Formats: sequence, C-alpha cells, structure tokens
Amino acid sequence: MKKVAMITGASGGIGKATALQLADAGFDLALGARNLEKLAEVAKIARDKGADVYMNALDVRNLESATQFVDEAKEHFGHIDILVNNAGLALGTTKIAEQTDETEWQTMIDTNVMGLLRMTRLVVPLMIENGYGHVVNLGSTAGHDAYAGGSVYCATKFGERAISTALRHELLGYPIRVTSVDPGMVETDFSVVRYQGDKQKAEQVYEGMIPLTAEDIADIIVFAVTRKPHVDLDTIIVRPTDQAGNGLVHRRQ
Ligand code: 8X3
Repeated sequence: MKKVAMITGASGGIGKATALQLADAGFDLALGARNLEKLAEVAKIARDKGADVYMNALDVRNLESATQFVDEAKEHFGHIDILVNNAGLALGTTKIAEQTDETEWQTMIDTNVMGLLRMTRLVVPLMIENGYGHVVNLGSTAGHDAYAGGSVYCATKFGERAISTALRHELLGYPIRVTSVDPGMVETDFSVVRYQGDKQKAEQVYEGMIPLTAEDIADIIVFAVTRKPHVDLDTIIVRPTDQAGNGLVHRRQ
C-alpha cells in the first residue's frame, strides 16, 4: 500500500517541491493550499508522476476549512501516514516598539502556530488509529536565534520547536515520528510575501550569496520520511554554505 503524505501550503515553494519529490518517491498526496489554481497545477504534475492526489482549498487558520480538508482526505485514502506542516509565513520586519498595527503579528501566530497545532491535532489521531505516522514540521533557524525585526516570526518558530518537542514526548510509545526541519535562507516567495510583494526588496535578501532552494529542503524531507520506521530525525538545521547564522551572510559583492 502506498503511503499518503498530507502537505499544507502545497501550491508553491517548499510545499510544492516536497509534493513533487514525494510523488517521485512513490507517495500518494493530500495537497492543501489557499491558492487553488496554483495547487491544481502541482496536483497535475504529481498525478503525471503516478501519484493519487486529493487536493482542495485549505486555510489552516480556519477550523472549518482544516476539518473538512482532513475529513475528505481521510475519506479518499482511508489513512494519512505523513503530515508536512509547511504552511507558514513571515510578514514584515518592523521592530516591536515601531509596530502600530497588530494584524501582521496575528496572521503569523494564527498560521504558523495555530494552523500547525490544528492540523496536527486533526491528523495525529488518524495516525494513532492507523498504527503509523510521521509529522514533519517546518521550523526555521529563526526558531533558534531571534533577530531585530523578526520578533513575532521568530516567536512562532521557537513555538514550532516547542510544539515538536512536546509532541515527541506525547507520542512516546506510539509508532509516530516527529521531525523539525529548520532551514536558514531559502529563496522562494517567502521574502516576497514578507515584503508584501516588493520583489526588489525580496531579491536583495539573497543578493551576492547562494541561498538554499525549495528543492534542497524537499530533498531533506524526503530523506527524513524514507528512513526505517525506528529512525526519527529529530531536528535538522540547514543553512546555505554562505550563511553562518542569522544576519551573518557571506556576499560576493
Ligand atoms: C526563514 C529564515 O532568516 O528569514 O525561516 O528568518 S529567516
């Protein structure tokens, strides 16, 4: 029986790359994202690779949307083996004392923390019932070291690490693995979203250095989920060779 991987935020970036590499590795897929049009393109490529794909609109911030998505995926496949909690975002780089509107903070907390918790609580019981499971949470190097202008984004990623650790403790004795994949600078739409569509500002983030790609991270996720069931890769910190730490980047110009 093929294993089923559920991926949130699967319409682009790391989510999309993970979906396609998992399809290549022989997994079936439950793909969710807010952008249905882009998601349908990912689903089509994955189906062409031989995967059975359930896809639907998913907003992890919305309880009804998340519940319906998980219920329908369960109905389609009968089991969910892997959950990749990928949906997440950073918004802005405003310092705490200079922030005048709390909307960005709330959106990051609702997506990166509440969304991840929600999807996990909806899917893990299916894994327990199924007798197999692997939760892969997308963390960040921002969850290891905070930086100016990143307070809330960093807080959500420190939170992700806390949730991953707690979950690993809670699932001790169950055949369910928990892996936190914590990348540094990855060039996707991440910075475009962070800077609200300002592509020039987003490009400057990676200027003169070689960032990681979505495919680099997908590669690591595929590696983690294809280890033998008794091997649990706990936390994987991955940075570009040109990045030694947050704000410590080697640029060639
Ligand atoms: C993304 C890494 O450096 O933008 O999670 O915070 S960083």
